Amino acid sequence: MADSENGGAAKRLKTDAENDCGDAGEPVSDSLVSDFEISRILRDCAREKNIFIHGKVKDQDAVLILEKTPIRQDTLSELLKSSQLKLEMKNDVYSTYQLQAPAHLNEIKTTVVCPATEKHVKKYLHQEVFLVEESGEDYRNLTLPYISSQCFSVQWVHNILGKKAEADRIVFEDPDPDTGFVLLPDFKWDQKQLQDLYLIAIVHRKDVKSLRDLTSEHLPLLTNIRSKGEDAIQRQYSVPPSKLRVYLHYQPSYYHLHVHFTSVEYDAPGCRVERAHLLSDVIQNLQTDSSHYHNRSLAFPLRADDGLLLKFKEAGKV
Ligand code: M7G
Repeated sequence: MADSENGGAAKRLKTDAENDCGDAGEPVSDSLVSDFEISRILRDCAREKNIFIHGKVKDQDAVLILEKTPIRQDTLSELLKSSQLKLEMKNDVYSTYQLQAPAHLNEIKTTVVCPATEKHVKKYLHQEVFLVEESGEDYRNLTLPYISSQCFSVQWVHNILGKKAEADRIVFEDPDPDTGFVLLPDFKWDQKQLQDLYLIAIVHRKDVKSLRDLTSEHLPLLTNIRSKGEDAIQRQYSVPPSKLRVYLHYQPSYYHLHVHFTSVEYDAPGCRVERAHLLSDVIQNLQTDSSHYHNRSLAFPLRADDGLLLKFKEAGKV
């Protein structure tokens, strides 16, 4: 993306003040962080500049995610003018400094899951990963019974669809009960810059769990998400379809159909080939064969302590 395009579009992103608001009437709770008692580090990454911490808030299990945000082009001059510099070393033409930026230009994106279930804790714990190949039959015999008993609550999704949460963050909605969806920023994106643009389209239908349930019956839904989702992102952020990676996860974490829209230049978590299925490929596969996703084998990664991996092992499939 050209800098000028980026800067222009960034100006239309939500302001800090808008971002900091909770849902209507809901005060933002500082104590979730100040009362957080650290138990252990689940994962940290110096390159991604984030850390995932398991702990307790008032006796409740919680996960705290801290992440340094990218440096914003639209606040660069302010950053340079208003920061303090501390020289670390100087040698010939080289010098290094510690730059102390004013607080509002030095934020840490913070996510809290509280109360957190054991599954949340496992999701964020760094673990060995295995690739599993699931046939259509494996899905029906092993995966479906497992996810029906074990999967994450999708209450947050129902809250979004029912406008009980994040209503002020909705970028676009098509209310049609069969082909409609809500498009809003993913909670991984702080909306402060376009480099890591990340939105999700959540379908209104509640009867489609994942890629595996899709048949040609769902083509109007999928094509609608692609065209109206792309149009809405172009309008709101001036990001054209050619700059977007639009895909579904298999396995998803949440079994209510949703589609990820990320910047094509952003190496988003979960965008690798073993988990991401481009929406355009999904549409074409269903146009060719309505039962493509019922029958074909799908590969996906599972963490070492995932109960589903154990099911595949017990069945002699891994
Ligand atoms: P997924 O493919 O089911 O699993 O995607 P993943 O989390 O392993 O990628 C669900 C997507 O929904 C992810 O990109 C999450 O970051 C996002 N997400 C999860 N929650 C709980 C929320 C939420 O409460 N609000 C919003 N806006 N996004 C969420």
